[in-house]
Amino acid sequence: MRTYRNPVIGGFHPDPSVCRVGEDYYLVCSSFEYFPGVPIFHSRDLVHWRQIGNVLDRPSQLRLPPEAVASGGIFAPTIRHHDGLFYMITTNVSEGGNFLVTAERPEGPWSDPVWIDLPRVDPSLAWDDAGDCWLTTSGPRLARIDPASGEVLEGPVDIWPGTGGKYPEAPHLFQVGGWWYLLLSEGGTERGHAVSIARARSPRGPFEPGPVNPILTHRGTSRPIQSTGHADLVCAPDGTWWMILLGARPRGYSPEFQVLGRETFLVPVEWVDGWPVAGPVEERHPAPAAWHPLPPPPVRDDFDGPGLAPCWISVRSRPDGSWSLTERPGRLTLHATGPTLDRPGHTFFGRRQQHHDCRVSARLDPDPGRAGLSVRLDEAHHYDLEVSGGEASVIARIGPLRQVVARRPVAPGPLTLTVHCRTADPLPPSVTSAAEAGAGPVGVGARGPDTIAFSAGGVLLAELDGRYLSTEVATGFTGRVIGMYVTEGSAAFDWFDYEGTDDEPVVPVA
Ligand code: 6LW
Repeated sequence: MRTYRNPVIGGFHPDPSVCRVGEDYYLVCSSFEYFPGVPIFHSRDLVHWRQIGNVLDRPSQLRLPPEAVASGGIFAPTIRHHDGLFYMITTNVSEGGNFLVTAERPEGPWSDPVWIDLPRVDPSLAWDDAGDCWLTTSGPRLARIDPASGEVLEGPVDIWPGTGGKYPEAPHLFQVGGWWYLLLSEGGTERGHAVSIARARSPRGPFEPGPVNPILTHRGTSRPIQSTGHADLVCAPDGTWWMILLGARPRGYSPEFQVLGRETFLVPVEWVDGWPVAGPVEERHPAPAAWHPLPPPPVRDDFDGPGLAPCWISVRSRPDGSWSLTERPGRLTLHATGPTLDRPGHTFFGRRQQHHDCRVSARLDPDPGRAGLSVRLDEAHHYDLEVSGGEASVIARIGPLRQVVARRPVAPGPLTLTVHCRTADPLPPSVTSAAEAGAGPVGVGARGPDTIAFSAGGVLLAELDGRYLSTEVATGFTGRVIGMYVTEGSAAFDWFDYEGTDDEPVVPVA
């Protein structure tokens, strides 16, 4: 029997929402403080996904002011297709609140925002047979809106509050067999996450809870996939039903650390006496009938194409003049620019870490300036491999502490920088610094999720405990992003390699 492997989209891809148009599926995820926002993926089988763009790729659609702190910005999106148009609805919690954008083609262009004057997060859309458009938000609450103008025509009113778990959120309405089903997540997005169900004859209710709730949760279990929730449903052309949801794979010693953030998983759904039943979410499941594998993702981005691959994200904005693919053809040139929260002039191009074990390298032509590779959880939690003034350094920023943990001279000219994340053995020594680099140990006795090794020109500078770049330490809703940066002057990157080595599926770079 053919099986597929979870997660179907590894790395920081939370709050997934999915819709089907004919034999094509489209999926979107949250993007928080990163620009461009809301990555959009395409699949023919729900298992193999390819990123085809970012829904919010213009400043007119996505403004993330300096106050848009880590895990602010864009929360949980929903994607739907109605009457020949794609709709993506989401919340910019840092500026403006709830809005929707539309497109005729999922690759875009997507419209500018239609703002909706309703509070709360996790907006979702459903249309009834009369053509009325129903919007649900966390709470959960229901309103009727005009999706063309954003005007609220009715409500909002509270509907079924769930079974008592905290944060009833991510409500989605589905019309199936004469019933309106309300899929709801509750219990918080951490280890208590759960998915519950209720149904009514009308979107207005009254909703009756399903006979067994939650219909899916991993709370209190020792399963390797935890925090399962924030789900969406889709029916395949063959009539089978599937749930797309988020989960996390914490590693290391208690309380365990999640470093990849919340990822996207797929699980089959059965209907039992008129109610959907799903889970548990396994690392392998029998595959859907359709099977359309994609070629393995290229390891290297040579920056030779006319545009940037959609996987590249920056923090809050990507000002004109801060980057170029043409200034030095075949290279990504970055220029330091305006101030950011922790590092003046910081220009960053990163991609999500999608594997627990991975090797990332980049070839850097440092101009006089300050540039390098950063493993980033947020502004206050990152490890940097930095080149400046004829030296390569490893700098650890953990909360209010900033420490140069290793430093060595490097020859002038192009330099290959390498970051190697490795799942830690059970209870390993946590932090070892290369003796030849002359750096002393900066921590001992770790039981962290992984170690992160930094090399310049093939010489190991330091190996650090990965726990400090985890959600449990940094807080928030994101996961690690690894990328190139410049904080002073300019730098050109000839290529960037990302190689996942833990045999997990990964979404190819388009
Ligand atoms: C999102 C909420 C959630 O709005 O986390 O897991 C929040 N669920 O539904 C941020 O991703």
